[in-house]
Amino acid sequence: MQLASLVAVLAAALSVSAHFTLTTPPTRGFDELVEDVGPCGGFDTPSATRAVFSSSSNITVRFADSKGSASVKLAVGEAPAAFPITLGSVELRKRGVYNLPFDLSAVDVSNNGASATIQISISSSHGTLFQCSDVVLAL
Ligand SMILES: [Cu+2]
Repeated sequence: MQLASLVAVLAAALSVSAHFTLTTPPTRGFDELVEDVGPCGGFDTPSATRAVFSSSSNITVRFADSKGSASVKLAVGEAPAAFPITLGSVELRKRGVYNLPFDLSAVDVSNNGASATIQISISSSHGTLFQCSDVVLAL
Protein backbone atom coordinates (compact mmCIF):
# COMPACT_ATOMS: atom_id res chain seq x y z
CA MET A 1 0.00 0.00 0.00
CA GLN A 2 1.24 3.47 -0.87
CA LEU A 3 2.07 5.64 2.10
CA ALA A 4 -0.40 8.33 1.01
CA SER A 5 -3.29 5.87 0.87
CA LEU A 6 -2.27 4.39 4.22
CA VAL A 7 -2.43 7.87 5.73
CA ALA A 8 -5.89 8.35 4.19
CA VAL A 9 -7.10 5.08 5.70
CA LEU A 10 -5.75 6.03 9.11
CA ALA A 11 -7.37 9.45 8.90
CA ALA A 12 -10.71 7.82 8.05
CA ALA A 13 -10.35 5.44 10.98
CA LEU A 14 -9.63 8.35 13.32
CA SER A 15 -12.63 10.34 12.13
CA VAL A 16 -14.88 7.42 13.10
CA SER A 17 -13.86 8.09 16.71
CA ALA A 18 -15.51 11.53 16.65
CA HIS A 19 -17.42 11.79 19.91
CA PHE A 20 -20.73 13.00 18.56
CA THR A 21 -22.07 15.25 15.85
CA LEU A 22 -25.33 17.13 15.66
CA THR A 23 -26.79 16.55 12.20
CA THR A 24 -30.32 18.02 12.57
CA PRO A 25 -30.86 20.91 12.96
CA PRO A 26 -27.51 21.83 11.38
CA THR A 27 -24.65 22.21 13.81
CA ARG A 28 -23.02 25.61 14.18
CA GLY A 29 -19.73 23.79 13.75
CA PHE A 30 -17.95 20.56 14.62
CA ASP A 31 -14.30 20.01 15.46
CA GLU A 32 -13.61 17.04 17.69
CA LEU A 33 -10.41 18.66 18.95
CA VAL A 34 -12.39 21.43 20.67
CA GLU A 35 -15.76 19.75 21.15
CA ASP A 36 -15.20 19.88 24.92
CA VAL A 37 -15.03 23.69 24.88
CA GLY A 38 -18.32 25.11 26.11
CA PRO A 39 -20.86 26.27 25.53
CA CYS A 40 -20.86 25.32 21.83
CA GLY A 41 -17.95 22.98 21.12
CA GLY A 42 -15.50 25.74 20.33
CA PHE A 43 -17.79 27.68 17.97
CA ASP A 44 -18.77 30.98 19.59
CA THR A 45 -20.22 32.78 16.57
CA PRO A 46 -23.85 32.08 15.61
CA SER A 47 -24.56 30.69 12.16
CA ALA A 48 -25.46 33.13 9.38
CA THR A 49 -28.54 31.05 8.54
CA ARG A 50 -31.08 29.57 10.95
CA ALA A 51 -33.37 26.57 10.58
CA VAL A 52 -36.98 26.94 11.68
CA PHE A 53 -37.47 24.85 14.80
CA SER A 54 -40.81 23.63 16.15
CA SER A 55 -42.20 20.84 18.29
CA SER A 56 -42.40 18.65 15.18
CA SER A 57 -38.71 19.13 14.34
CA ASN A 58 -36.09 16.48 14.99
CA ILE A 59 -32.89 16.83 16.96
CA THR A 60 -30.63 14.13 15.54
CA VAL A 61 -27.15 13.19 16.69
CA ARG A 62 -24.61 10.63 15.57
CA PHE A 63 -23.10 9.27 18.76
CA ALA A 64 -19.78 7.45 18.40
CA ASP A 65 -19.02 6.57 22.03
CA SER A 66 -20.30 3.53 23.91
CA LYS A 67 -22.44 5.40 26.43
CA GLY A 68 -23.26 8.87 27.65
CA SER A 69 -25.85 11.22 29.09
CA ALA A 70 -27.34 13.68 26.62
CA SER A 71 -29.13 16.89 27.48
CA VAL A 72 -30.92 19.37 25.26
CA LYS A 73 -31.04 23.01 26.33
CA LEU A 74 -32.18 26.24 24.76
CA ALA A 75 -31.66 29.96 25.08
CA VAL A 76 -33.64 32.68 23.34
CA GLY A 77 -31.63 35.45 21.72
CA GLU A 78 -29.28 36.22 18.85
CA ALA A 79 -26.08 35.05 20.51
CA PRO A 80 -26.74 33.56 23.95
CA ALA A 81 -23.83 32.36 26.07
CA ALA A 82 -25.89 30.51 28.70
CA PHE A 83 -28.72 28.04 28.18
CA PRO A 84 -31.27 28.27 30.99
CA ILE A 85 -34.14 26.23 29.50
CA THR A 86 -33.84 22.45 29.66
CA LEU A 87 -35.84 20.77 26.89
CA GLY A 88 -34.95 17.15 27.54
CA SER A 89 -32.41 14.53 28.49
CA VAL A 90 -31.74 10.88 27.72
CA GLU A 91 -29.22 8.14 28.40
CA LEU A 92 -27.40 6.82 25.33
CA ARG A 93 -26.29 3.22 25.79
CA LYS A 94 -24.52 2.42 22.55
CA ARG A 95 -23.16 3.98 19.38
CA GLY A 96 -25.72 5.06 16.89
CA VAL A 97 -28.00 7.70 15.46
CA TYR A 98 -30.51 9.11 17.92
CA ASN A 99 -33.42 11.49 17.79
CA LEU A 100 -33.15 13.24 21.14
CA PRO A 101 -36.37 13.86 23.09
CA PHE A 102 -37.36 17.44 23.74
CA ASP A 103 -40.37 19.41 24.96
CA LEU A 104 -40.85 23.05 23.98
CA SER A 105 -43.62 23.68 26.52
CA ALA A 106 -41.14 25.45 28.82
CA VAL A 107 -40.55 28.10 26.14
CA ASP A 108 -42.97 31.01 26.43
CA VAL A 109 -45.10 31.36 23.28
CA SER A 110 -44.31 35.08 23.19
CA ASN A 111 -40.97 33.93 21.73
CA ASN A 112 -42.62 32.69 18.54
CA GLY A 113 -40.45 33.85 15.62
CA ALA A 114 -37.52 34.70 17.87
CA SER A 115 -33.94 33.66 17.29
CA ALA A 116 -32.71 30.99 19.66
CA THR A 117 -29.86 28.54 20.08
CA ILE A 118 -30.17 24.87 20.95
CA GLN A 119 -27.30 23.38 22.91
CA ILE A 120 -26.67 19.64 22.98
CA SER A 121 -24.26 18.37 25.61
CA ILE A 122 -23.25 14.77 26.11
CA SER A 123 -21.28 13.64 29.15
CA SER A 124 -19.31 10.42 28.87
CA SER A 125 -15.95 8.97 29.83
CA HIS A 126 -14.53 11.52 27.38
CA GLY A 127 -15.84 14.45 29.41
CA THR A 128 -18.67 16.77 28.49
CA LEU A 129 -18.92 17.64 24.81
CA PHE A 130 -21.00 20.34 23.14
CA GLN A 131 -22.75 21.15 19.88
CA CYS A 132 -25.07 24.08 19.13
CA SER A 133 -27.58 24.94 16.45
CA ASP A 134 -28.95 28.40 15.74
CA VAL A 135 -32.66 28.40 14.93
CA VAL A 136 -35.81 30.47 14.63
CA LEU A 137 -38.58 29.34 16.95
CA ALA A 138 -41.99 28.33 15.57
CA LEU A 139 -44.07 27.85 18.70
CU1 LIG B 1 -15.79 10.47 22.75
